[in-house]
Amino acid sequence: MSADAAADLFRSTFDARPDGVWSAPGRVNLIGEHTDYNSGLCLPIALPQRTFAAVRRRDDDLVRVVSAQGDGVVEVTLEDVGAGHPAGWAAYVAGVPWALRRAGHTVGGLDVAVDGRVPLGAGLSSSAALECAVAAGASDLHDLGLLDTASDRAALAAVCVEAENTVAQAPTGGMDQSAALLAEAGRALLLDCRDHGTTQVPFDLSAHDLALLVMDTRAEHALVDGQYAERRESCEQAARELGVTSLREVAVDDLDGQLAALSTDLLRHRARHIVTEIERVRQTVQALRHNDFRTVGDLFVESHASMRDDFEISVAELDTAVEAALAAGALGARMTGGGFGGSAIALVPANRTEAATEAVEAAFAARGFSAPDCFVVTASASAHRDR
Ligand code: GAF
Repeated sequence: MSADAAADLFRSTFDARPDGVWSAPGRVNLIGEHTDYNSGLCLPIALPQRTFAAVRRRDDDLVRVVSAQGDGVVEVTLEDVGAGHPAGWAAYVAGVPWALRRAGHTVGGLDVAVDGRVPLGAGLSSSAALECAVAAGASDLHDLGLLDTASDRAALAAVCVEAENTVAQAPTGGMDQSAALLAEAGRALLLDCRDHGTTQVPFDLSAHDLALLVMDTRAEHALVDGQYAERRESCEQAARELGVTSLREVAVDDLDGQLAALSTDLLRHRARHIVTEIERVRQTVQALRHNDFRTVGDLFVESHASMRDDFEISVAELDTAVEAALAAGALGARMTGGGFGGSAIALVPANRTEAATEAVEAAFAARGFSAPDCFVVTASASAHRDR
């Protein structure tokens, strides 16, 4: 068990026992991609795969971190944490106490040993899982109470977003941290990123003889390489040109007529993805409430086409995974997360998961891609203390 591995790593590195071990999950987003920073809607679930952080409170301002997946100990004092520092994965740890202080909380340093079991670079939010596991530990050890209620957890998610945007310098939108801190087992989390409202939507596919298959393409994705930021800037420019505060304000009726006011075709495509995707989230939630999984599958397919053709964030590996899963009997499939690599998901009859996996593997082999990693997931629990 990874809580043990994190605690063992802590003892062997720092020659002491941790005060406790906390964990937070990765996520897949069912639908609603790149909508979070457009004040839109999205619908993630928490994954069974988690990141574990063994943590000890310090009374000075030092942060020391070691990871089973990293290379040696990184040390930094909170005074030295800031934009781009420390670099690399340690930013997602040291950024958390730094951002807690910026939000007005009294926190000191931490010793942290991490065992991350959310696949890295797979678009499954290993970074948010790391931030939120550390944040859960910092909140408990400094008596902040930020795991107590949903609104406390939302405030803690905002702290983690600040750490990611400023210290790690990834201009992400907040869905992943909300999923890690607010999602519930057996439910999908409907996030309204305009008023920060959350609704738990029942999501138990096994009761309907269905399964959710994650297809990690192993085409590595990154949120700090400029493409994500470029999409975000295009959306902000489109909103400015339309005279609205965000693309959430654009109605889906007569969309092409409204988008004619934009200065370029590129902006029209980007904005069309966002406005139609927000509408697809609404329709998916309705369909889930009626156990209408055929419609959910159709919406997945439409969403993927929109990301491939309008938002242009898919890659050949993601398209291949989606097409192979559909040909093998999936009700629907789509890429999930930021794009440019990472993972796709497929809604599959429970007795077809092996056939779908084999079909995806065969399609990848035929195209000369590295072997994908396919696995079934269920909606799991948010961040908590393990011991
Ligand atoms: C990444 C980001 F971190 C999220 O904020 C979100 O924008 C997502 O890409 C796309 O929906 O996971």
